[in-house]
Amino acid sequence: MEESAYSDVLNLRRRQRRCRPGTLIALLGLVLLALWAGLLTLLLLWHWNTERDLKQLGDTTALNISQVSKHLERHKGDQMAQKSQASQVLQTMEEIQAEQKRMKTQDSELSQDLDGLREALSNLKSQGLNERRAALTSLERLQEEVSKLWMELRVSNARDPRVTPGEMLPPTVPPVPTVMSTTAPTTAPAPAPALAPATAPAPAPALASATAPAMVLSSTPGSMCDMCPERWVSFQRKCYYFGEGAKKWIQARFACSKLQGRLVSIHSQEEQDFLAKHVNKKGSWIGLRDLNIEGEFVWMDGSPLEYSNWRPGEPNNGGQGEDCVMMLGSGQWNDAFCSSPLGGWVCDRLATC
Ligand code: MMA
Ligand code: CA
Repeated sequence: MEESAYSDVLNLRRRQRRCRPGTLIALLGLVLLALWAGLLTLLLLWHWNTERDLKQLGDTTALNISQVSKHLERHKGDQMAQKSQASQVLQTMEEIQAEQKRMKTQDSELSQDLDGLREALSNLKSQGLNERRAALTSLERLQEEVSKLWMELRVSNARDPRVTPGEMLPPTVPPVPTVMSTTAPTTAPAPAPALAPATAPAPAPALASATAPAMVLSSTPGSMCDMCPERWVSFQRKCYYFGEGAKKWIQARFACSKLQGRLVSIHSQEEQDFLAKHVNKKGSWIGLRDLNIEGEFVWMDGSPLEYSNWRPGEPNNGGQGEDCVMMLGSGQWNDAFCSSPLGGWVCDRLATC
């Protein structure tokens, strides 16, 4: 038994030995096949995956491209709109600039017109003022003549005892219109009629110096009015004449009137300083007097005494009464006898534009 079993095993082994190379090859083939199959499956799987991914990618790309192209189109549209807007804005700006230029030209034309008008107005004003002054000067001259006559009459009456003091009372004289700085002229006063002093009748008006009306020199504020006649000196819109030759105060006043001016009125330190530089060193008459009320000094332009430059101790109404004011060589003022003949006298008048 044992022998047969043993031989079976041996046989089996032998058979096994005979069968082994074929089986191995078959097994190897199977394994290889399996490997190839696996590899192929893997490859196929990879291929499918890749293909799917590629397809997805392609779809996404197409979608993206369509979106991008849409965006691009929209952007292009926006750009076009912006361009047209920009061109419109440019056009509007050009129109505005043109409008501005037009307005500027209109502006400059208007300001030129305005300047012309202002100039014309100031010329008219100054012309009116000067005409008015000329008329007033004529009237003043008339008053001077009348006052001279009155003085002569007084002198002759004093010599003639038949004339009673009542007859010597001065009649009323029409007031000289007042020139204010901004008042427009109303009616020009009548020109002074010629008087024949020798045959002048009795009516004797009050002394012009005692009843001199208020008259204020003026000019258009801010305008360049500095034109003066020959031999007159211009300073701050007034003209000054420095008269030479012995004259009493009343004669000096008359001389200024003849020159279409009047004895100077002084209102500021600057004016005083200017006059002191030019004045006659032996003394000059100025347009200040207290003929009416003692101690109440009034300027020829009708204004009261505000600025003054008295020499210390003056006015003293020295001696028998000093009612007329002179400027000393130093520039200081002194009240003096109106009948003193002084070598100098200063007139003023309004400068023209
Ligand atoms: C003079 C005369 C006056 C003046 C005195 C000052 C003597 O008189 O000029 O007007 O007040 O001098 O001393
Ligand atoms: Ca005096």
